[in-house]
Amino acid sequence: MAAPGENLRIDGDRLWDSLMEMAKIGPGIAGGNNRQTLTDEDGEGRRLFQEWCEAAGCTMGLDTMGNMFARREGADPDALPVYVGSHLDTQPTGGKYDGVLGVLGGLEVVRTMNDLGIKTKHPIVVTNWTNEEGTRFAPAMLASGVFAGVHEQDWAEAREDADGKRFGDELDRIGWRGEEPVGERKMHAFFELHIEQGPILEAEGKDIGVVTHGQGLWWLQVTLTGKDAHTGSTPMEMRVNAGLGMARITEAVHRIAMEHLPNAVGAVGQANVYPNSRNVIPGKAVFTIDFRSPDLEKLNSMRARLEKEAAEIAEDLGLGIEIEPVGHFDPVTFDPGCVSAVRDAAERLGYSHLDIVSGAGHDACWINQVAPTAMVMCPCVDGLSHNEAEEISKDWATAGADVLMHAVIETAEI
Ligand code: HGY
Ligand code: MN
Ligand code: MN
Ligand code: MN
Repeated sequence: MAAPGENLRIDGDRLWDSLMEMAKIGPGIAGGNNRQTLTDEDGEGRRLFQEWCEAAGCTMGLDTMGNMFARREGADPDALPVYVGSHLDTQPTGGKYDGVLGVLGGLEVVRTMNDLGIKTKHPIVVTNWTNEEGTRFAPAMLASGVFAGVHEQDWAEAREDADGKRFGDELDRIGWRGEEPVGERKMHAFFELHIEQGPILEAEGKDIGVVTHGQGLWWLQVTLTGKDAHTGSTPMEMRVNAGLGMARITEAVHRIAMEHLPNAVGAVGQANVYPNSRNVIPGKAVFTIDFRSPDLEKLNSMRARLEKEAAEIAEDLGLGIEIEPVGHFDPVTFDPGCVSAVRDAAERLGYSHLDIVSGAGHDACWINQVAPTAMVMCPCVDGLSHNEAEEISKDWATAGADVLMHAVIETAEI
């Protein structure tokens, strides 16, 4: 199959304008975005994406988890489509590019093929996966997980946010539940363009990350039960302090990850003490541990070590303890054929590139279980993400979308 010519390039200005336009929806308080899944802002972002896709001649499909599929016809309507895409939902203090670059980069590929009258054999489908972030409804990559058959839909729809609202009810409330059953679509391949969210590509001066693998992950929700009491009049030896237990376990998470280096990370990102009053010893603490490693043995060793130490800490402080796994996936190896298409595209286009392991989780990690899948990464400034100061350059976005387009066209065949 002839590869596309290296002069075939996307329109970087148009992509950048679309990114900035989408960023106006659900603005954060410091220049980033707060467009959390299934909020009104998410609904607005979906509407804008659908409008743009229909203006580009695509027909929009929607499944019962709210996953969006904008289809551009191919020369062979029966050929399995090549899918591209990512997610439009953001962290509460998210950036303008995490996820969004992959969705709008996919749309830019369609727009460019329209401009140049390119017709691929396989249809192309641009996707927006619901609730990739997992910040409002745990776990992350929830709807792509249901699509890949990893999660039961009933379980996913029953997930609740901090206010006790159910995923399924919120999906209905914003009016983005489709008719199409989840997971029946078959894919020829799936490509996801995403910012690196780490410092490697920028530090190495590389334009493109050729993602060969993805880290595995454990999310463990810990509930400690102690006893509310007066912070002034309760003698130290009588205290059953859940907040103290949380602090010691949080330190243990960090220490255990450090002891598993290289290629291991661990932190507590979400933490709540109750009743959270200045002069009450916390009788309850609920927090989530995030362990990751590309090495399955290390990943499981960190979990086992932590569960042992946490039990000892709880016993020492007289606390009740419950540890519930709320998210997990094994390390991912992406499809070598699709990875080569990404690497060859970067080479052909004259972009510097580096094979890289994804530190973050992505919808591609689940779709990789049901279709040949690979990712294209671009650098981000100071490797910063999940922070409103997340930043990329137009050149980086353009290079990433150029490579995405070439990998897609080569796979979808002209
Ligand atoms: O947690 C992750 O890695 C992704 O950003 N949801
Ligand atoms: Mn993301
Ligand atoms: Mn993210
Ligand atoms: Mn083919």
